[in-house]
Amino acid sequence: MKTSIIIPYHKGEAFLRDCLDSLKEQNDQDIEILLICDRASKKNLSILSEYENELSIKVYHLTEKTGVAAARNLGLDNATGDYVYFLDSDDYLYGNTIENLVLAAQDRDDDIVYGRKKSTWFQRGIYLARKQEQELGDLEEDSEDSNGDSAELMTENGGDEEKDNATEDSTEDSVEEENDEAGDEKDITEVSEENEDLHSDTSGVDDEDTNNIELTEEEKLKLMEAGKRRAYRILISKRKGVRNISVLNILFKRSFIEDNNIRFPENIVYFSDVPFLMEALSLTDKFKKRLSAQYIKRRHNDSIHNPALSQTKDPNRFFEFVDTYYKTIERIPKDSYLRTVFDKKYLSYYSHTYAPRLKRSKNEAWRNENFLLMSEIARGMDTEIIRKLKGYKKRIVKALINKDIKKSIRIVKMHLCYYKLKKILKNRRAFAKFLYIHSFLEKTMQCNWIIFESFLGKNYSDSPKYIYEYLAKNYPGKYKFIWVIDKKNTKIPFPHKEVKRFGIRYCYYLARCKYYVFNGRQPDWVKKREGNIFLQTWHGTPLKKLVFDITDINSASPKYKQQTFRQSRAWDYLIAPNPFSSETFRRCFMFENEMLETGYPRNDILHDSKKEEIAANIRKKLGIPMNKKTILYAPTWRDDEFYAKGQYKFELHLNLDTMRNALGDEYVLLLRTHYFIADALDVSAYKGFTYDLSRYDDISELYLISDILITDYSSVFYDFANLKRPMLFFTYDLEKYRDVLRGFYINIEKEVPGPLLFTTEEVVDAVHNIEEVNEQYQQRYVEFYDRYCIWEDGHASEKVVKSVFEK
Ligand code: C2G
Repeated sequence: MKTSIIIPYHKGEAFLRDCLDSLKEQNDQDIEILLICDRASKKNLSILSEYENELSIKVYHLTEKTGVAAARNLGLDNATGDYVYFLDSDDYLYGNTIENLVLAAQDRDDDIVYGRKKSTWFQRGIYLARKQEQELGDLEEDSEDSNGDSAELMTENGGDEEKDNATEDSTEDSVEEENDEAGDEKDITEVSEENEDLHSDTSGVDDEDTNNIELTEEEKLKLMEAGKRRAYRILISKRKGVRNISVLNILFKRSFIEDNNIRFPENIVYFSDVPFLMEALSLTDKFKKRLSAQYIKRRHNDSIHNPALSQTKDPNRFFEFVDTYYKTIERIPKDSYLRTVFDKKYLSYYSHTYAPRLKRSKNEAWRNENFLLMSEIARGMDTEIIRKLKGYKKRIVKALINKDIKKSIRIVKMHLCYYKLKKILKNRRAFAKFLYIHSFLEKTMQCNWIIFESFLGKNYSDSPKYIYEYLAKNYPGKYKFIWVIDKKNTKIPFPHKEVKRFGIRYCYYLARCKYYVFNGRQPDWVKKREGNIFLQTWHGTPLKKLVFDITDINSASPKYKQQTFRQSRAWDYLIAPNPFSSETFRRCFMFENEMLETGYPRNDILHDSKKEEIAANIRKKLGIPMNKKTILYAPTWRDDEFYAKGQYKFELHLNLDTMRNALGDEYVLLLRTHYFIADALDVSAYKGFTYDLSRYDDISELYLISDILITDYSSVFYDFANLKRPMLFFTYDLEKYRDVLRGFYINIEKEVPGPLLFTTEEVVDAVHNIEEVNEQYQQRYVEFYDRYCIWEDGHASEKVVKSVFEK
């Protein structure tokens, strides 16, 4: 049996590669691929030659028309298979999806077989690796996950940003469950693309193959009816929003499509699947579900440069949404059960997504014309459907039918209020945020209040610390200082207030301070007030690619690009430590405001004339023997090794026994993990040799007491270079880190001022021969210093303060 796979394609070679790779791995299936190009350039098609020998790909070009609907129709016109299957060029299949569907279809000669559709933010390689890791974990624990969902949950819930940042719902929308298909006021990239549809299907099993079972006619009818209802539930009712009513991961018998001449409406851009699928469903009772057939829908993590169709903002979307309703009901029988299911879907959308927008939208169209258009849809529905609605849905739909906008807004306000109250009573953070929005922002902004945050409130450190100390010393009494600090008993000099991140007082000061001095991104929900000044210090010269320079996001923060884009719109000033960073930050953050080309305030201490004295005090404070030299090991975090957002794993690859045996007489080792690392290192067995300083506030102070730095891909070496002391790079996972996870801005092999080492033995050897290493890398060091440390003169804090606070 042959299957025609129809793939519309515009651009995105990396996505297409994953898609075709997944097709290559389909078990011995007779497959023809129809790649329908919609203005795809030659360059975008160049990868096809790689697949010539393994896949049968026929390329077609849309000439006059454009769009997914036209592309799929052209595919249907040219398909020759027994079955047709629609696949998007940015998605991929997991396992033997096609075989599973075809075998299921053959059993009873079904017209429609549908599988499981999942969504992920990640490219195929990462997805498969995680899935494998998960499966191994499951095996080890001997706890079978019959649905195979946990890996996906992990990728899904892997979530956004550092654990706490920017993850909470928009305050207005807690009750909204569905997607924003009809409008574009809220950033639609914020809402999830689809329901985990099959999870909610209570049966949780495949439709059984009934070929060999004797059934009475009555039993067969009952079975069919149950199958039909389940298909409607899964393919329509349980889908999030209307636009997820989709043809993806459905195998259609081609003769069924052709005999009924089912085609996609070409004048619909966003919802063309809906009329097609609804018509197909209305014309057959022969459905089957096949859970083992898995389709992986890839979410686009750069909605700014490469938005998926669903992420496109278009004011016409609402009108198309309305039009889709009418185009669909033309295709399905008026009094059918299917029509009831479909009408209910629109009402559901209205009550959960559209109605809340009536309340909050500043766009009058929502309250006038669009409201009336929705009202017309509801008025045309069977009154029995309306009669059977309950509670909030019934009230809001009745007001819609009566075209009573005021009442609608009243009802929705009450409803949202109830949900919000429930939420804030359960969750302290939500309560603090609620106060922020509804009370604190109403208060006057205080022009001499400054709020400081470093590394998500984890410590008192980095450039905010040095800017703060400069201000406190030089402008006594002029400002009120607020420090965000979660760690108890942190010693912060000078009079100031301390608040815990995300607490009520944090929200209070966020709302009232004129100045923000942060070294990272602020929470997504922070509103910039008129007159606010945001000084973003950032936290390092980038080696690893950042934001819009990253091709693909593989970390636990898949929404990283769009969130960072939004957050960085609020920054008035951004500090650049060197010319390279200035240029890079402009590009990677798409930053358009004032770049402070001053060097890093955090590095002022490295140029302090009393730095020897400061270092001796720190050593003393930490109890590090004066007669030993020190090695600081400060690695970074790994994007793909996480428990949850902001909670990354870290495995120590340096063998401490080897290190101690070889170096213990002369050196001590200071271990310092990145602030994202959740794993605590147990070094108690290495007392006297290894000091875990991961919780020490300020790494700049640790640089001062270190004779040698060992790092990997952390930006720490750009700062440490200010001291002109030797550096070693323990890059045991270089290929993966550079080529799969991030990509680097520089050629690490040729530019860093120290050797790349891959084993503990090599590290030990380099330490033993540190003088030779110094000599060997001297020239490189000079060049490196000139490039990255040239602006650092010990006065960055002063220059920054003059630019920002003395204006
Ligand atoms: N850091 C630290 N201890 C480590 C690693 C890092 O204290 N073991 C601090 C340093 O101040 C470093 C900063 O965290 O400069 C940033 O750490 P990176 O490892 O460079 O990683 P990341 O947080 O991803 O920042 O432009 C810089 C990039 O954003 C990288």
